[in-house]
Amino acid sequence: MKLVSGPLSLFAKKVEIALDEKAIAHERVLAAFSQTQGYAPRHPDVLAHNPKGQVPVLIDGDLALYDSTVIIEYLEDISPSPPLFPKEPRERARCRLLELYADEIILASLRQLMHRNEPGASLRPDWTARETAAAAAETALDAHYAKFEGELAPGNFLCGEFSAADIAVFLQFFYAQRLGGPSMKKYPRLWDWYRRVKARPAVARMIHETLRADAELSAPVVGAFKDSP
Ligand SMILES: N[C@@H](CCC(=O)N[C@@H](CS)C(=O)NCC(=O)O)C(=O)O
Repeated sequence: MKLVSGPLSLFAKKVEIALDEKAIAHERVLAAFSQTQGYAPRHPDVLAHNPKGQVPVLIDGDLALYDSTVIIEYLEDISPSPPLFPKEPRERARCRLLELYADEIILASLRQLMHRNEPGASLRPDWTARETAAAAAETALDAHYAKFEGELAPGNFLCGEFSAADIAVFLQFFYAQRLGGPSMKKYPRLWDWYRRVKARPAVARMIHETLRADAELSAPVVGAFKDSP
């Protein structure tokens, strides 16, 4: 099995954590990325297998898949233990919806912070306008924190056991911290959950690699990781 990932791709990292949690043997290939050019020129496997031109792509023999959600559902089917979704249909549907909420709804706010680690961005004429949009997005991110504070029972994960929803939501909030987003410490259940997810070996490995890639590829962000290093 081969995963085409990217050094700073949030969606590829979803899949990397799932593969790691399930201890599925695979080869990982990192598509070249820079903050100025993105993924251009695109990796040949991405061009061949993903009409959207994005990472992640998973190739398992003659099956090629794209989209992190589709890939994680395939991993769950071929390697059900440990599970990343609840078994009960209503709980499973709720868990999928939380994953979708992270990937599409929270992402819309997170995107507004993404200029912050582009080298030279603060010198460009659109910086002030982008920071105005970022301030509004930070308010929206704080509202997402509040929503998840309400979703979490003390000491629990989002769907009972650790799941794909935890992976997806954690990544959005970790990227928010990385890009100077708001503190989450005023939300005690969320902060406790964040620290428990962060301590999982698969997640800790992802964080280590992301920080190493940032040191090489990204500009430093003022206010990054307000809550902890
Ligand atoms: N919904 C897709 C999103 C994938 C995605 O946005 N990938 C980004 C990197 S995180 C990408 O390859 N962007 C390059 C582009 O869109 O040109 C998924 O879950 O895999």
